[in-house]
Amino acid sequence: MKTLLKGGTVVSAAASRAADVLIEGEKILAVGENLPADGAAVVDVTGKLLFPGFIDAHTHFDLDVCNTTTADNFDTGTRSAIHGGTTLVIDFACPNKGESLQYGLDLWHKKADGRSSCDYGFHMTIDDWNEAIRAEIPAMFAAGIPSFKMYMTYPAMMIGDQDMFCALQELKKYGGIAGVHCENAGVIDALIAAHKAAGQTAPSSHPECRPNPLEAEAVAHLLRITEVAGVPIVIVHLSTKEALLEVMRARARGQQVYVETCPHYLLLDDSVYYQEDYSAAARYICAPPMRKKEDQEVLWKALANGTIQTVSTDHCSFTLQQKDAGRGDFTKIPGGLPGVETRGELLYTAGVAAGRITKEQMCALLSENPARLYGAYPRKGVIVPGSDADLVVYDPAADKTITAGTQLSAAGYTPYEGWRTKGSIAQVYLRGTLAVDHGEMKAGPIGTYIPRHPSAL
Ligand code: DUC
Ligand code: ZN
Repeated sequence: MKTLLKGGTVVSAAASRAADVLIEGEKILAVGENLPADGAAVVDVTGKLLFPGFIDAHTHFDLDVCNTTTADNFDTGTRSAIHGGTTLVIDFACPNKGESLQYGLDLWHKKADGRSSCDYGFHMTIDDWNEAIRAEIPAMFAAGIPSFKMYMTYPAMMIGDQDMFCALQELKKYGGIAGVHCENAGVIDALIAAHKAAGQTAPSSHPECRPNPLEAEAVAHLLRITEVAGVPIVIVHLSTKEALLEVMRARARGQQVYVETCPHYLLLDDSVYYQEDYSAAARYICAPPMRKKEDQEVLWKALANGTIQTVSTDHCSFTLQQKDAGRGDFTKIPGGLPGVETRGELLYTAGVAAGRITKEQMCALLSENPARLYGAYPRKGVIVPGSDADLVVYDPAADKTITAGTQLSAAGYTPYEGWRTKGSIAQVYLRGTLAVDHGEMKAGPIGTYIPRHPSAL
């Protein structure tokens, strides 16, 4: 079975060109001008942009956290993902402290296998370090997991300097890479205690207890540890100009540092927490919190000049009923936002159409860079013969309004309700199968596990 997408513009990180794309089965067979139909079903994509399927390297589906479970599991989460043009998610397998990595991996396979509408891989969370866990590391690489996650905050998951250093040194032996959540936990706890003692329990206390310097301090701290360990590192969900400065300092010392930011840090600011209505404010609680407009501008510039390599979502959704748990105590509001469904159209609208980044940069940020960084390239992240036929057909002329009513996430709300997009996703192909057509789901849970190899960056 062959399909020929005819008349579109194929986007890659390096350049865009007018070209047809011939798909055979799950793979791209040819890319070129005026390809003959040769028995293929022809789809006219004149005027459309063809992006490699977007990769979201930061999702949390079916995660037990804050005494509850995320609203989106792999069923709704991956439907939401592919609806928004994401054909591969890399979710965080998260064993509890005391559990083995293999237990966590098996558990995440159970959550995802047979229920996913887009392809998926897993990063492995290291929240404990001992000889038994060290001995499991080779098996993780053999299982297609070359990327790991560590937390410098959250008591249930945080890991101290000594353990982090030892874990990083071990990963280095196999060419692995870790992404780290950087916030200074101790000072945040002190600020929370002070806010509570003063009776300041509303959502507006949340950003006040996690100010910019506490991200920058943790980033600087981590980057000195990785300097000594001699390892590359990923700073996940970087949100502040101060933290970015620390990254630039480390790079000037010769260190290999990769940076991810998220749409909400580019598009929303901390005024969202100061709305009087509890529910209006609580829905935006996440960590790190939204920052100031000047941080947003710095982040956008960093996307344009290559200082930041990826934009993933940290999709960690809760319903507004779940967010209600923190009435009277902002620390009980489950932290996280839905975002996997809106990332592509938002980045095109606020980035490409607004002239902040080019469509080639968008391709690098959403597809090619995460594929390279996390070892899925060239199977994913690029439209070339031999790659998986994961494609987003983007119609730059079909503006739309974002609204929860048409979304597939189980969150039941979107932080971007009523926002107008420039253009929208016309079709999404997953390994050659038409999965979404003008917002309508056309395929079932055909997503498969994608084993990955050590980073190609
Ligand atoms: N931040 C959140 O807000 N939720 C999930 C994990 C994270 O880092
Ligand atoms: Zn996260």
